[in-house]
Amino acid sequence: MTKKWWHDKVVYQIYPKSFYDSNGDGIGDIPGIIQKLDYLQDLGIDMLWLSPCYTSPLADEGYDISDYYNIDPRFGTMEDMDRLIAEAKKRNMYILMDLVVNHCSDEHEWFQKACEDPDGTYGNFFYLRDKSDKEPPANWRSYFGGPVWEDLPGTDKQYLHVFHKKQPDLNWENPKLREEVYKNICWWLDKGLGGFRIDAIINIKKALPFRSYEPDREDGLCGIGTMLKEAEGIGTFLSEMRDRTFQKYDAFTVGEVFDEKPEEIKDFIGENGYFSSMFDFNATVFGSGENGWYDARPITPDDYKKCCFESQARTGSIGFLSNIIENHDEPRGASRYIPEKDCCPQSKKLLAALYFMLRGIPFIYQGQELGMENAPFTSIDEIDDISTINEYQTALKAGFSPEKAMQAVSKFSRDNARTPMQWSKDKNAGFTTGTPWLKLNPNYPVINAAAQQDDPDSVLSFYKKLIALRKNPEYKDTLVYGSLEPLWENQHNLMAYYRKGAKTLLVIGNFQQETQTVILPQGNYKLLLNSDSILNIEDSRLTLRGYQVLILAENETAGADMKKTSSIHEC
Ligand code: TEU
Ligand code: CA
Repeated sequence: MTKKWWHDKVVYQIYPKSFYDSNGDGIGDIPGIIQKLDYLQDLGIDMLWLSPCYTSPLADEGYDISDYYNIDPRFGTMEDMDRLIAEAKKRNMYILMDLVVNHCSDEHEWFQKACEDPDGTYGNFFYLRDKSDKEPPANWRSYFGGPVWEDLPGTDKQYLHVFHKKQPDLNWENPKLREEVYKNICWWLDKGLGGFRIDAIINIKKALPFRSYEPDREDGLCGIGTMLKEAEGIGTFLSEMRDRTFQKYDAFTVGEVFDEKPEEIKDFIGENGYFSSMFDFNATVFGSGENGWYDARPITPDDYKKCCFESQARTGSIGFLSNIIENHDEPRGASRYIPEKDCCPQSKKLLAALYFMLRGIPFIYQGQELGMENAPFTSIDEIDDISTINEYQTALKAGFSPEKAMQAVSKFSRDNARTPMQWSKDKNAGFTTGTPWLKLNPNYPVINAAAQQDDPDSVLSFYKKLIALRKNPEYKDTLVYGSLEPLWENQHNLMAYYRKGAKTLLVIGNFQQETQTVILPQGNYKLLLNSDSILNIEDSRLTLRGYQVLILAENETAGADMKKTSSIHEC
């Protein structure tokens, strides 16, 4: 495998609106990010992925772009952006922008021109169809609810939107549109970006001609996924985009790819794949409801382990997955993967170590390193996210009471991850001196960066240790390139695996509150990381306390700590 500059990096996702507000208007901004670069450098971060901060009406919080060449004034100016890139560079950090090109905003000039002249150049930038009294050409359900067709204002046509109606889909079949996209990508890369996270990219290839499918819910519509399974030829677009843009710059790219077939992994992220990497969503899509969030199934520790190992086995050494426990579209990982009654610093460290040591590129979403949790939303009025509002309506239609509907959707609400970053116990968690655009999580006096910064036992300090271990010259090669082999795979509530390369490392996590014992394979072990203050080992019998996680290096002279025996107490 050809070694690439990004293989050993650690990425941090910033949701600019909620990260740090530098001017007191209640909205996080780019100057705010610059002010926090030292915090990120101290954590050990190499790359920052910024969720969109381009000009946007913010109907889908920036994933609806009205000008790809400008920064939204709420987030700052292009000078701020240039300064961010330069300041990051001084700290050996790279900036990744979010590339949102499946759709733009209905306030983009292209769309405005399409409305003025649907048969002209810009009409062909979108998927337009003549409006007729007959059935629409396809009965697809948009990701945010309702049909994908909307009237094109001032015309007798309709346009397609697989997301919100303010996000008209761009017509990738049109070479002129593709040229515009490539031009924009290169324009940004010329500024010195490290690369892009590539939004919703799997949707750019539609199965044409449009047709309807068997409805999968009572609304008579069919989820986009059914159509995508039929759509062939996305590779032509993606390899063209790679060749025309990213490849020339040796940029890092991570695709938001869902539902790829095992045989396609190579095309996506193999040597000379369409992207450098793609997210592993195996655990996030687990248990998805057939009818919506209200009938989603919670995930258990055993399910979580299975999801991770499945992805690892499927990918092997073909390429590098990007590993996450949360992002701006998902609930907080700590609240999702740890049983509610057990959510505490100890279990958050376990989850951190288990996913962070997997083969792949580790991504940390803002606040994850503090162990931020889901927000206790009790009323739909507290919600900003269009997806949550749609899922709430869906639950009501299914017969849920408003309280029950709220309970059901708040577990999955995208706003869980979008509450402001918790910097300190000061007013508004130190996020803003003004009124925060979204309600803060009331737990900020306890969970915040200032409180954890100098505490060696904090979740934040544990993340720093994980990052430092990944960068430790002795183990780095094994952690980046080594294979992954599960161990004791069928042991309930235990997740353990080897990372094997020049060294052999062993990660062992007790994914439950009760203690648990394993018999270590023969050998000498050196303790590299322990989430707990004690280590209970007698001969080969290793007893782990609730949610204790260990990282060991095998066949090395055992450190004194590996011989110690201690008593067991509760987490
Ligand atoms: O998400 C694409 C996507 O398919 C899902 O994440 C889905 O939209 C979401 O989970 C619904 O609740 C990307 C972005 O990450 C997301 O924030 C945007 O809303 C979406 O694309 C449209 O740009
Ligand atoms: Ca601001």
